[in-house]
Amino acid sequence: DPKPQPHVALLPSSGMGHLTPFFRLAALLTTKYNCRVTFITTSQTVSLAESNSIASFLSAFPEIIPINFNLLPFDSTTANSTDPFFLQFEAISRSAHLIAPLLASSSLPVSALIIDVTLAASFVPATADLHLPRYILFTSSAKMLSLCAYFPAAAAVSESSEDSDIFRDGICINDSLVIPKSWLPLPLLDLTNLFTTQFIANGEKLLHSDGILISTLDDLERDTLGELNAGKIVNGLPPVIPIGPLTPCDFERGNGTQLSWLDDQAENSVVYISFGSRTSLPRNQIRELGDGLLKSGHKFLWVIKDMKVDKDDEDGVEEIVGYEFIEKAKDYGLVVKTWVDQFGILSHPAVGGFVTHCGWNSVTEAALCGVPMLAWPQGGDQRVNAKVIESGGMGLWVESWGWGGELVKGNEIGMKIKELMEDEGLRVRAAHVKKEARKVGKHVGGGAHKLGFLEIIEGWK
Ligand code: BUP
Repeated sequence: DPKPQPHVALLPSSGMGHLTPFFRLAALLTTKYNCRVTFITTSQTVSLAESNSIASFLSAFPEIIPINFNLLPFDSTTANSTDPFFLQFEAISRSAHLIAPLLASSSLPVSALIIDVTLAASFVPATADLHLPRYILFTSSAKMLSLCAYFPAAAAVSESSEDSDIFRDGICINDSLVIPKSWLPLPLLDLTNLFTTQFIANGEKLLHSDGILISTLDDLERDTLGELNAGKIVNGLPPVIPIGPLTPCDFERGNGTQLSWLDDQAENSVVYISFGSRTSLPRNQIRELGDGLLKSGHKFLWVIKDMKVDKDDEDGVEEIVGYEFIEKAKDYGLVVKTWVDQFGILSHPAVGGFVTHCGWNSVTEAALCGVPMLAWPQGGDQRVNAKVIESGGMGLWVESWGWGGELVKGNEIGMKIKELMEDEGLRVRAAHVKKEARKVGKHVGGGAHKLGFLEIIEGWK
């Protein structure tokens, strides 16, 4: 008898950085691993980018079963945070008790559940009685996973200490891994912040899951993965299974207007600049970046964001970067404020460098395309990820740039971009990372990983 098809339910979280890897994993499970997939979405999203992409995803994969998860009303004024994405994590978490009856009512019995890491604390316990394997999808680097898993212990020590300068000496995870204070996501310096209480609770509940799936590259993070699985980060962590880098789906391509401009540019001549879907630089920093681009002497494709949430973004490109800049830049580059086909851009032969905020999806996409990066982290997990890029030889990182630092001037930016675009060593190393990443991508969670992931899926039948 043929074995029954596993039916996997996926529970993503809020923000494109969290949704995107779930789309890619859903596509993988459906098309390559012969699974039925149920995709759980909330009735409301924070950004338009999320609702638009969910709609395109579901129409591209009619075989995927959508479940609408209706959230209970949540009074966000009581929470110690104003970040709309963190508040949405909380709103979803507070409805966690409604998920078990919803899954139990599925006409096709669910055989496994994959939960976004930001929802682990609430949904791992809330689904215990379903007696299903529950996996966490960790949506950042393995180095960041190390911090996430270790942080509850560090916070407990810090809470009981008299020292008011918490994490003064950084977080010493083991002899070979110390996270300096300046790399910590800023909210973590306040143990009462909503993000911090969520981060601690999620870190603790990783231990109660059946395994942690992660979209990273062995070539960049082999040592960290080894340490995580050898109990050298925390004891009792379930298996950490690298399934990456997850590859973008065709439906993500959308419109390709910037691509036709790229078609007219020489190979490796264009630097691409984007700080992801939820980071807006201050206006004075935007102006300095513009100045730096002109001074770099390289052509550029620059995606700007003015507001954290796209629905609030109203000003035109000219108002943000200045009319004078637009005039000066017209022969050198393109500045856009629309959603672009980032993977299409990074795959384009004309693109030779990427100035990135180091969101993990962006990093893995650049690795898949062999594009060297200038890391310019802006918050959250991004300094930890910048370190992965730098030590993997995939890019440059000026540690003093970014949060807590001063305004970075155009001259300095221009020089670094020039260095990025002209460093042959980086290009060779990036090409090697690409080759390795594509090998894995072809077999999907390939090589040794393929076996690991396949075995797990076999167990879900
Ligand atoms: Br902006 C933008 N087009 O115009 P990250 C982003 N993306 O395809 P983030 C586009 O969104 P977190 C655009 O390729 C990547 O897959 C991009 O995720 C895509 O950063 C994704 O890089 C953005 O992880 O999320 O959005 O800041 O903060 O959660 O890392």
